Amino acid sequence: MSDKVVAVAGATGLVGSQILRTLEERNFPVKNIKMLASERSKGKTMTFKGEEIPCEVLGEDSFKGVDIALFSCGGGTSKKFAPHAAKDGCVVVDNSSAWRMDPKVPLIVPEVNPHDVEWNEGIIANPNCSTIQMVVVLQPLHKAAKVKRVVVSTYQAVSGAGVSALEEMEQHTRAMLDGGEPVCNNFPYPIAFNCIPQIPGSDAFEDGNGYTSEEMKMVNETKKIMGDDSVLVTATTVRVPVHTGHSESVNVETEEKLTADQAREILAAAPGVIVKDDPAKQLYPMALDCHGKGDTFVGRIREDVSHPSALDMWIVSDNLLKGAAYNAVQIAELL
Ligand code: L14
Repeated sequence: MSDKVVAVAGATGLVGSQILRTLEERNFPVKNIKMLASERSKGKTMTFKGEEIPCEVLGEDSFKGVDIALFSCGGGTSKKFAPHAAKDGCVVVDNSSAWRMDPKVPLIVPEVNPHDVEWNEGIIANPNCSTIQMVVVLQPLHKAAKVKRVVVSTYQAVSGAGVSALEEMEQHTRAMLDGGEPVCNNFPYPIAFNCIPQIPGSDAFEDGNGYTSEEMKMVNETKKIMGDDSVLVTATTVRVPVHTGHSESVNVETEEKLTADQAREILAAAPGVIVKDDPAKQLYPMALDCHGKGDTFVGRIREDVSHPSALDMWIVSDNLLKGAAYNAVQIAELL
């Protein structure tokens, strides 16, 4: 692979900075890197391999001569600028939800559907964080025993909502310990010492069917990534006062029965998956342990006592890495 001219759009954000770290750690063949950000970040610099690089303001002409652009700058910005980048011959890997369900745009998790990179027309979508870590585990089970239906509840970390949400969790925590007033901007209710069954904020219930948009992303994106509309998903997505690392309780019904041992064996051999499952030793994955790791961790694997061919499990991954930056860099590697 020859060295690439890379642009990171949204370089100063939480995911943007993780993209830079991941490109460094995985030694991505970078010839030259451009830091693109909004007007607000003008004058800021970002470090790449020890070099201070000034941010440029993202514009229609930012992508001339760029081979690969990693976007993490929100759906609106992506809708506006990704087509300009594609027109200039650049391939965009986009983290927002703007393009994911567009039939002309591949939606990729490299462990599941790397081949879909071939039909890209200049824009590739990075799936939703909660969906990515779930399908990495579902796909090998689907191959072995055909997944019919999935019931998932998520326990999602605050860092998914960005820096200001993390600051808000800190303010709420201090206020509630010290007898002050939690001030809600990112969240409809205090997030400290609480669980909020709504992700994201004010536009969560936009579909009008009682599901949040995050839940419908899990329903729809799973089918597209796995390339199988017969995989049925229902989801409840919950924000919990965790800094980083999404956890998921997942019930998987399969056409053929899998024992817990068979599932552990299949998942131990699956790419990107680490089985951490020894109840006798109180070993199971947790958000705190997955921090900074690109893999998806699975444990608490057991046969559902209420069903003849279903499994329960607990899936955890770093939402900023496999859920965002790491998956995006893996897609760039496929290119
Ligand atoms: O679909 O935790 O990429 O607020 C990323 C942020 C989903 C919600 C996406 C969060 C969003 C997520």
